Amino acid sequence: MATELHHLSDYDAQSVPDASNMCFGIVVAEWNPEITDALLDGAVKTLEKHGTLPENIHIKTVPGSFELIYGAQQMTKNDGFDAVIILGSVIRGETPHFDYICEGVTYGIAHLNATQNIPVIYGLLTTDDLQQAKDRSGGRLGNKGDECAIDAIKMAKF
Ligand code: DLZ
Repeated sequence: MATELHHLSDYDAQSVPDASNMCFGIVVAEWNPEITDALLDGAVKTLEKHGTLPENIHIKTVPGSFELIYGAQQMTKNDGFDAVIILGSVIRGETPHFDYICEGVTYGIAHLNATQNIPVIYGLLTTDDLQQAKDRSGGRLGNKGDECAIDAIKMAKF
């Protein structure tokens, strides 16, 4: 059997630290809202499931995924946060725009991780079509938002 996919159940099976004393920032993009709302819902529910108090989850929206870099950079300045999560969905169109945005966000978030003092978790779905994005935001392949929440908790304890 191919092992191409890993699901949230794999993550849950691993030990996840208690997150009741942790505080997180989440930046979420407004493009493809059906997808990003579902990612956000998964991330928040998973943080709370592991003990994070609702008042310690700080959510801000940005217009599109490209603005996730700036949003995350602003959030990394907040000393009270243990980690920041970015959530976005870029869907391939007919122009190279997709590649520029995906590469820009990826390098931007990598740069923040290399230069700032708190981890920034990368929750950008980069898919060929809407169905692939649905599959990964609460559909048949789980929810990337859930995975990002667990990664944020683990990295907060690093
Ligand atoms: C312009 C654009 C396009 C074509 N596609 C997406 C997308 O699929 N997902 C997304 O989050 N944002 C998209 N954007 C908007 C850009 O991320 C950005 O908001 C604008 O280029 C303004 O900087």
